[in-house]
Amino acid sequence: ADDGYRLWLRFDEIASEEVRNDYRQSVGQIFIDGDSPILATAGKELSDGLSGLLGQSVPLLDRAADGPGIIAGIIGQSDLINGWVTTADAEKIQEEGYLLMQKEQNGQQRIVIAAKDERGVLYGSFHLLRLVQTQSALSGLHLIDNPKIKMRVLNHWDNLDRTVERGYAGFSIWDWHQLPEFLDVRYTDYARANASIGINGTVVTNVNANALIFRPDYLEKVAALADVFRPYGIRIYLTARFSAPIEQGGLETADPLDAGVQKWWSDKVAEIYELIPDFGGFLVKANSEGQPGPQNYNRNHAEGANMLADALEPYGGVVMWRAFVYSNEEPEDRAKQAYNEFVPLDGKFRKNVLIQVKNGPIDFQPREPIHPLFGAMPQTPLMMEFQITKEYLGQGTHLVGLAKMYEEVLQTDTYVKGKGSTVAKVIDGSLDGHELSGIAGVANIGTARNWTGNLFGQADWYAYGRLAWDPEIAAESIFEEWTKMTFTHDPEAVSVINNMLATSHETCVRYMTPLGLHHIMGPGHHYGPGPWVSRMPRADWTSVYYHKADEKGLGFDRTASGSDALSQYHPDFQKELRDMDKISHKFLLWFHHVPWDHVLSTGNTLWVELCREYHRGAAAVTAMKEQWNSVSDHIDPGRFRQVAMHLDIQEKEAKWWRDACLRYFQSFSKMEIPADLEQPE
Ligand code: GCW
Repeated sequence: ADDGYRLWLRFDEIASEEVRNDYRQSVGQIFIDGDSPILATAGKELSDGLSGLLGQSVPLLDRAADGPGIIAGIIGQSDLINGWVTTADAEKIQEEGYLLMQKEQNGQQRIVIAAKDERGVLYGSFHLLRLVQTQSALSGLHLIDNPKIKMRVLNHWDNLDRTVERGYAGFSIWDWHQLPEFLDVRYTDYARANASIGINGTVVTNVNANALIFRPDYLEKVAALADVFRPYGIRIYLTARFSAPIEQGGLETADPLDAGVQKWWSDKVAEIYELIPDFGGFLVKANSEGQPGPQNYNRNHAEGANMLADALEPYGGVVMWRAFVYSNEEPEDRAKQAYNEFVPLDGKFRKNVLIQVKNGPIDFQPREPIHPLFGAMPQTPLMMEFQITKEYLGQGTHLVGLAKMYEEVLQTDTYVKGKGSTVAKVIDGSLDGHELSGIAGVANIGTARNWTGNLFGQADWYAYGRLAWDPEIAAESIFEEWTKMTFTHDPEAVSVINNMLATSHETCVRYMTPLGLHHIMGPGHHYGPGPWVSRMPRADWTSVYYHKADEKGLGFDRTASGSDALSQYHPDFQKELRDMDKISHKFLLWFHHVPWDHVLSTGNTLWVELCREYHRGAAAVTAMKEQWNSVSDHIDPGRFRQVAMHLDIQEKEAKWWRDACLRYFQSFSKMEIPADLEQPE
């Protein structure tokens, strides 16, 4: 049975002979003008993919043939390509971008892939493959596509013992034990999949870091992975445990201002670059959830980040320093702490430091308002950190398409430089004119045969890559590509599957945390409902800290009468959130403590609306099961059953969430669940 291992890179023969014949006319042979590992990858991918799709060998030629076909190469290096690309077009192509066109010149027909560097040729090649795979027309094709964000990276929370923190797809695909000698074929397939969507970097180790990775034998293992990834345009990065100079270097301190510590890092970085000349740099979680950091030595985040940045600077490496910090000792609302700590440091970081910020101020909840740091540190490049793995979103079990959530976050207006100052523009660097820009996605990949556990998790990996390339792409058009590449071209089935992808996030929010509720899941594992959780080692890990249910009402007052987290946003944004009668219901209980009998704009009281939302969510999962059943004729039985079995669990668990949360909140509201709704057990 088809287990989904091939992801969206499925190049089975196109069913219609007519369509195949058409493509044979235009892309029946390939010439890549130039010689390098990345160009060779582009050629091989094109030839393999097109041969599959067209059902005949599409040869890679060693010189340009007469007659139609693909020609690809680098502007300025290939005379052939120079002859086909106009100066006007060439000027528009940026680093890693490409021109893809169909052109007739002197009676010759060509599909041209032109770029200014080899990665651009690789990405243009995958774009062309996608066009054929989705059976799009090539005649008259003329497009220039440049990535809007420079560093498009995955973050693996993978431990060296192969467990994966918040991973729900088996164990880590990195087999440290057998590296560097044994190179699992998955490493190559992983690199292909990432390259096909423009991902150009990967952090292979957990942010809860282990300093062992810096031991010379481990660095050799890392170098072996880097060698596999390089021909696919992917750079490797590591997480740096701040106390590594103590643990691996035998020093007494890891104080960033200590000369011995600085030297240890400089030497270590030199050693890494010796093995991996294109090493990307470090990702650091410091002074957060027990991780060591500069504050252990009374230094601030900038002093810590800059010390590492100085070590990396001579080689062009960067530091991605996380802003996910909060402390239980502080009486302040957790949602406010990162902003309070980082905003005063704006302007104090080295040029090669990026601050990596989670999309929302708490922690990857089903839905959060944007993090107030976006737009608040204009002198510092801010990276987005999205979760692709679904820690709080049904993990590997529930079907929850994340692209709509990514889109909602990216398109949120911060207003910091007037209307239209979206989060997308903050992170792509255009709002504040930053050279450096980046985005990170916490990977949902593991040893599962289909890579992601839940088959639809593949769509989230795919969508993340596409949005990292261009955060302005509409989620709908990403679904269209993915569904056609992954499952079927049948228009009816495509539209059903796209609809599942488009609505399932809202559905999940409804049956888990409607109306702006957050952090009410089971403790520790973060799966299933747990609004009653009141005793944990830290108050800010309980549920009652966040929902604040009492006899009067529900929700966290973050306006001026409460924690005033609201004040961290731009005044124009505050206006949208300040008034409990005007705020979008999405964020109502995030910002307001609302009386149970308060009448909302729907005409329902808070209590009734809450009941209805939980029921809508659970009902939508039942409907999604029916939708999936309706496309069974168009999906191979192996993959069909995988999804169907998961949907059965999701249906049961959506009701679990609904009933558990409503019964719990009812003990405060003391109101009846509307009689027309199914009554919980
Ligand atoms: O979401 C929380 C997780 C932790 C994680 C932490 C982080 C890697 O529960 O498992 O640790 O965030 O992002 O650092």
